[in-house]
Amino acid sequence: MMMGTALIYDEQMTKYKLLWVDPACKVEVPERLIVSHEALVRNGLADRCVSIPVREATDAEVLLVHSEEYLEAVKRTPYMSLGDLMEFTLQYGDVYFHPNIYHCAKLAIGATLQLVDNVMTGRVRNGMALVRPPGHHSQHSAANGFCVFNNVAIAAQYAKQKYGTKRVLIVDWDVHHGQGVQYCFEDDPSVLYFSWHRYEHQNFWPMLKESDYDSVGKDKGAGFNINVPWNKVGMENSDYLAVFFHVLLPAAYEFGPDLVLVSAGFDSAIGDPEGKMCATPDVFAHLTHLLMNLAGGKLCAVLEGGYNLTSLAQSVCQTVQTLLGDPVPRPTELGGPCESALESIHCVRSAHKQYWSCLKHAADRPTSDLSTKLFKVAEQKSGEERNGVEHKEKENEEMNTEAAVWPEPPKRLAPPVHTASALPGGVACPDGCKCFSSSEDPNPFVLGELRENFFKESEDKDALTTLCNLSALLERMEKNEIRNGLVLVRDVSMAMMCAVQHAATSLTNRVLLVCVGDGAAPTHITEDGKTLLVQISSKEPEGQKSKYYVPVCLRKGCSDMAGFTQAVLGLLLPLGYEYDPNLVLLVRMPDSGLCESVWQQLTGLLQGLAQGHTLVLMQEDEKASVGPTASSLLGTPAPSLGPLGAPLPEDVESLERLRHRLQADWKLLQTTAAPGSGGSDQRD
Ligand code: SS9
Ligand code: ZN
Repeated sequence: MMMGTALIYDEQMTKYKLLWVDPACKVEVPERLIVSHEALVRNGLADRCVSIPVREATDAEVLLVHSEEYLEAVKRTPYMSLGDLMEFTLQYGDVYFHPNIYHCAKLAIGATLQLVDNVMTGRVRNGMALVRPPGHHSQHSAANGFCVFNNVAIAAQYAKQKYGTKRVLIVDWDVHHGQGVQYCFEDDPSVLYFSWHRYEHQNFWPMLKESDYDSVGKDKGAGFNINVPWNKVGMENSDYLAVFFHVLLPAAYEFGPDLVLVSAGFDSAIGDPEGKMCATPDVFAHLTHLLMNLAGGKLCAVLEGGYNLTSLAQSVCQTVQTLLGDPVPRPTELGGPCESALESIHCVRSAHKQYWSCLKHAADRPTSDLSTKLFKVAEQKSGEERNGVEHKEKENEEMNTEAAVWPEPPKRLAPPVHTASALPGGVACPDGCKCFSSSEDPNPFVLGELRENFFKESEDKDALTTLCNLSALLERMEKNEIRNGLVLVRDVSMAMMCAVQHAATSLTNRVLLVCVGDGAAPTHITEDGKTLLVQISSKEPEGQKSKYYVPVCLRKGCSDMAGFTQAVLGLLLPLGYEYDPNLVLLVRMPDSGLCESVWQQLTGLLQGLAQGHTLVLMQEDEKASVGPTASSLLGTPAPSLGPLGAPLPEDVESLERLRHRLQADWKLLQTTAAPGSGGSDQRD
């Protein structure tokens, strides 16, 4: 069952623009949409999407979020003179009107709702709407920040009303705070709103106190508003990913949404004149991928900002290509997060620890409001200095933006074979997989090696054939002829050794070995850094000290969904991303106790590493898991786990301890700003 990716776009939304001089609004140009769409066409991505027409929103739909008075006022703008439009505009902040913007704003909502309809009814799996004007700043009775109607907020209300959606997650990765969305859902526990935004201690637009980390939502909605303020410019890929691993994803998985809406603004990418951040366009492939297994894959990305046309177009392509299921690029230059990012992460986690089980043991903020808030006052006090800085930035604005150079993201070529499987006789090859049959001639050299290493005494023909298949499969994966594979074996431990040894023969190989369940793992192979072994089990770790051997011990092993998920999100993924393997070897030990849907989540999430090169090994008798595993490898989203309960308190605590212990070696595990101890910071 192949399900597509929707693309919703209409040239009509390019037909309005700024008609007078306003420096605050000059970046919001029709070309933003034109270049984004052209790039999708040029890269052959538009053709691979299901194209869906836009429509105008109805009044009732606008009224899901906005007031009647406001709608009536905007309705009059098509008939206004230039002077009237300018005057009308003046009552709002950083926005402009045009005789055609009302029409476009209704199309922007309509495009978003078309996307929601197609995703919710299962006509497509996911999709993106390319719209203008953006929406996340507009409010009940106000236009703001280039936004007229709140496309995404309306979409969330619409999904609740029309489809009975119980929980909606809104991820706002635009560099500005979508305060309009926050206001709309502040007291609503059915919508989890996450936003990161350039903040600079309230010195950056829209300069609101309520954009800080301590605005967590109100009344019943307390805990369902997550703000991550960026207090410095120049944030990089690792800062963004760290926030995903340690703030957004744990909360999102605990929340268990049945729909994910992304306020996909790309002014958070490098080169943007508004954001001044340094994350490269390929980071959006990862952000998208990390969200794609939530809500059973129901993800709707809706364009918000993005004002550097080159960076915008590349970022849009990365997002759509990921939605289509192409291999995600290797993450580039991941160091640890910078001190300022860590400070923000620390504050958010601490502010939310009372609302989320996954954060229950997060470290308390050091001196509570002192470090982040008083600093702001201090900065404001020295007005002279601040103005000086401002002035300098103004002068440099053009130059800074144009000086930003970054390599064009590499082409993401999908190997000719997506998923291959080598299965014992009698097990049918799952749909969509290429069967790797034992009839393929084994390489005589490999055969000799295998016999030598693994079968000195015994002469098990079948097992030998399986290992030959395994080697051949790995070779084809290395050559990028096959993306990933699934092998059922008599003895996972032996097959695991064989695969690791095979991979180690290639000088460049770095293997992330993930062992799930109890059973002997080859801890001795972790000395040289060519293998990073992470084992999640109920076994107390043996006294190993290598940074490349990470035993994760959970009280109930892999059978506790919440604890296991937390280990994957907060430990395995950051380790994997920082290690940056070129092969993931995922081994399911016999009797792991892991339930199928969690296993599928794990398999899906690991596809973000090693360009999707994952080899799964399972025990011969786990035939029932072949179908679900293959389907995850093929890119089918894992089923939603629903809202997760609390993990065992001792597990949360021990995970936190483990993370703490490993932080010196693995910077992406850090969640606190520790003055003087690590935390690379090139931006102070
Ligand atoms: C001028 C301030 C611009 C409005 C930004 C709106 C972004 C919408 N430097 N402020 S995504
Ligand atoms: Zn923005």
